[in-house]
Amino acid sequence: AQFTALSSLVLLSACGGAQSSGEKDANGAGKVTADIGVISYISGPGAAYGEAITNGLKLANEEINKKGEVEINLVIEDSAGKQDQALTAAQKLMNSKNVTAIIGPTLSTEMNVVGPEADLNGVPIMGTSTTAEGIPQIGEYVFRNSLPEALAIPASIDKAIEKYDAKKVAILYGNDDVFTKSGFDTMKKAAEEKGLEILTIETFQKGQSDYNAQLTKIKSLKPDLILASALYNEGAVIMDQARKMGIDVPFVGGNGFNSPEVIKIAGDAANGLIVATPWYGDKDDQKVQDFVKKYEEKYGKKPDQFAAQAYDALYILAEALKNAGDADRDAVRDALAETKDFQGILGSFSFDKDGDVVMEPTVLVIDEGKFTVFE
Ligand code: PYR
Repeated sequence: AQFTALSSLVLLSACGGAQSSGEKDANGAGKVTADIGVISYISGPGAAYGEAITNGLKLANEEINKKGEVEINLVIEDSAGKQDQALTAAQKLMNSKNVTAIIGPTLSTEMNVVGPEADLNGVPIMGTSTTAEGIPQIGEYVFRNSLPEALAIPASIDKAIEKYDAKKVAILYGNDDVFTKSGFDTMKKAAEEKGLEILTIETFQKGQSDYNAQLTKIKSLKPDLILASALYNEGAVIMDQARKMGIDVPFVGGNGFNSPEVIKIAGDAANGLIVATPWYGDKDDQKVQDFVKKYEEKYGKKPDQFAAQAYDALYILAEALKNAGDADRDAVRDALAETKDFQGILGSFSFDKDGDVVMEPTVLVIDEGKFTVFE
């Protein structure tokens, strides 16, 4: 496209309240230019989430800008997985007139405080890894493209019942985090609905290093399965300590557990972890394999689901910018809400009426140190 200073000037003044520049070429075809804010968990114990997410976003950004239909500038802020830091980052981004929309934050706990602010300020915000119940329902500006626990956990439990004839379960969850608490609610509800006997419910807190009391109790009750709602750091330590105590039953985890970090931290103790996923790298799908190849070339490691969801999220947002024809926050919100049958590496993607995800998960199990499809 060719641009003239005059045509972009005319458009800028014509769209008045737009947050960023839209430029039109001589034929009137628009190229939208926008800053997209990113709030990500880049430092601290869950930094591998943010690393994967920002890697996925940067890869998509390069490709999108190269295509030339829209021009995106990512403005990345670290939240360190903390509510207050996420909120400060969000305020900074929202106060920048040039920021059209925000991707993130990483944790549901963070989105619980950032989402309402973004909604109030009329800034579209899309979580790529926020899976707790109720996130998109925060408001009409709040979206996510991450697989909700409400879809993931029942699918994992079904597979575990089918495979291991599980009848009795123990539940262990972090009671100081929105995602781990919500995952627990979903696990308990699913276990009750499926007629499983719940032997005990144990809790832990972020950063806890010793799970002896909880695991000793669980071991004495001899469950067939342990349902554990945890982020990867605590989850991996729990599995490591459980195996060392001779607890060898399978674990079912939620989204936070679905990270290669679990294998890195727990080694062989991670074998037997069952999770449901929106994406896996071995899928026989050209789009997925192209993404895996490009990601590996760029970063020297394989992508995980967090990278994949972030990658698709930026494409979904780019499509919304293109369809809005403008970097105006309201126009982009409306275009985002209309996303239908977007073909990405997660498959065909649409939002439901609340801005939530409609998707069939795949169930994986860690076997011999590797996530594999749970047949
Ligand atoms: C959440 O906080 O929602 C995650 O899934 C990690």
